[in-house]
Amino acid sequence: MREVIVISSSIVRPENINRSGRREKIHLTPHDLDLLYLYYPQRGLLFHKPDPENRFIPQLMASLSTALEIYFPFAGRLVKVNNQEDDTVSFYIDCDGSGAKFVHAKAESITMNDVFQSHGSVPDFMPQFFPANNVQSRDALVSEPLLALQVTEMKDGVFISFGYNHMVADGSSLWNFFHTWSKICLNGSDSNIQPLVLKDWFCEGIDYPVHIPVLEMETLPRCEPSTKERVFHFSKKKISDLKAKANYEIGTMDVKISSLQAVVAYLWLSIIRHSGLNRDEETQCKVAADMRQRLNPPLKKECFGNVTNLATATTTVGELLDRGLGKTALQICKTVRLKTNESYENIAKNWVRNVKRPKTSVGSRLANNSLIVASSPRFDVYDHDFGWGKPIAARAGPADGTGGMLVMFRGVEEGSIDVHATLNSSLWSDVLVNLLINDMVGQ
Ligand SMILES: *C1O[C@H](CO)[C@@H](O)[C@H](O)[C@H]1NC(C)=O
Ligand SMILES: *[C@@H]1O[C@H](CO)[C@@H](O)[C@H](O)[C@H]1NC(C)=O
Ligand SMILES: *[C@@H]1O[C@H](CO)[C@@H](O)[C@H](O)[C@H]1NC(C)=O
Ligand SMILES: *[C@@H]1O[C@H](CO)[C@@H](O)[C@H](O)[C@H]1NC(C)=O
Ligand SMILES: *[C@@H]1O[C@H](CO)[C@@H](O)[C@H](O)[C@H]1NC(C)=O
Ligand SMILES: *[C@@H]1O[C@H](CO)[C@@H](O)[C@H](O)[C@H]1NC(C)=O
Repeated sequence: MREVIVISSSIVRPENINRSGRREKIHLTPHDLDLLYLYYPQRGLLFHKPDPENRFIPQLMASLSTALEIYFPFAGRLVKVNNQEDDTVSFYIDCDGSGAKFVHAKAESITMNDVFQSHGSVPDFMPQFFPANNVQSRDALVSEPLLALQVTEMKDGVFISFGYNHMVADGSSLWNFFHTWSKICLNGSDSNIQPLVLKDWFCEGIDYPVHIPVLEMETLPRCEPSTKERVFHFSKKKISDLKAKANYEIGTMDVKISSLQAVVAYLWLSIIRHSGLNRDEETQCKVAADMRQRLNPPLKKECFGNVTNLATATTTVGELLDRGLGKTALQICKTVRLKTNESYENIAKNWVRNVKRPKTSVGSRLANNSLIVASSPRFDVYDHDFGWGKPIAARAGPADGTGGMLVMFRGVEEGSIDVHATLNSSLWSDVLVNLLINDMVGQ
């Protein structure tokens, strides 16, 4: 029996709640408020197991407490304010040091090998390795902390995972936090750790807190999408072939297709080609773009917050298939380039001017036909060492509410990429999976 048993679930608070000089309230931007219905992104890393003498659970908890002192917004709570005077609501994060959830679980019969199934299949027990399944941003108003972590002891390995509220931070900030946590665990709290850089970005002309009409906030039903997952490995060679092909196809242009754009274009095309969708249906590919360096003036790279924006490429199935790899990659490239200071500002201003119910496309036809590309091979997920070595694999938790979710991880071998793909039944087909597997073999 491949069982995962929860040994304990507790709240870890920041070591020293010293709020002087800190912002107690972080008002949410219109961009953040769009995420009320988003599920907590979940990621995890697989490590070898430390020595049995190594009392690593208490160490992980103690260092987490120190890390939360630095990354104090993760230890806060999401708060809703009822503005009776105009019948609206507002949201902010109260940095009150309430703490993050820490789950310790054991799966003594599960080995690291069980995680690596043939052809990138994802084993059934995997969701139990994650701490925040089926949790949406809005749940933080009721019961959920903004950050949940889980350490699962396996027979020969340890899986360390997290789920977080996307309203408070993005992948870039989360991995910075994770890096800090592992450094403190490895080397103590004086290991040259920088204080948090908070984003001091706001749009001129927007008054905080943003008032949202109560009527628009009515609760939406939750659907339980049925999804299937696979992890596809792209070798450095395969990636450079795709990139060369895409660049060759577009000819001499003033832009160059990147490796990531070539891989995303290849997957979008392959998935839609085998989806059986009609040529006149619309499909979208939404790529998470880090806005920090795109804003003007740019924000610091390590600036904390949710500063990613989705760049959305829209086309019809027929057009996509006729265009092929190069032009598809070019469309993605151009869409990402359109994410500028100006577009960011406009989205925020329009949002405030015309507040509507926070977006949710769950269950819509277009969502069924569309892909979201999350995370990035830029994140150095393998550069984490809690004191017993670096991870050997990265995985995403169960994704919900989308037609297709592609979580992009750096692969273990330099220059390679692992794509954790979760596809709804509308996009999944065995033909597609066999094609991708065959395409990956012998690269
Ligand atoms: C936060 O992340 C989500 C998902 O990537 C994105 O849709 C949203 O616009 C982001 N927020 C900001 C402030 O950019
Ligand atoms: C809190 O921070 C202030 C200023 O940084 C410092 O003077 C004070 O000693 C700190 N208090 C505690 C309990 O650490
Ligand atoms: C570890 O901590 C020591 C001091 O305790 C410091 O000199 C060293 O630079 C730290 N190493 C890292 C990798 O942070
Ligand atoms: C970028 O957007 C910010 C926020 O609205 C604005 O204050 C700033 O002037 C913009 N920068 C430029 C160069 O237009
Ligand atoms: C995914 O699939 C389920 C069931 O097959 C369906 O109810 C749902 O609307 C689909 N789409 C999305 C975007 O979740
Ligand atoms: C989305 O796809 C699922 C599974 O193929 C299907 O059951 C559902 O009706 C679709 N939803 C819409 C709105 O087309």
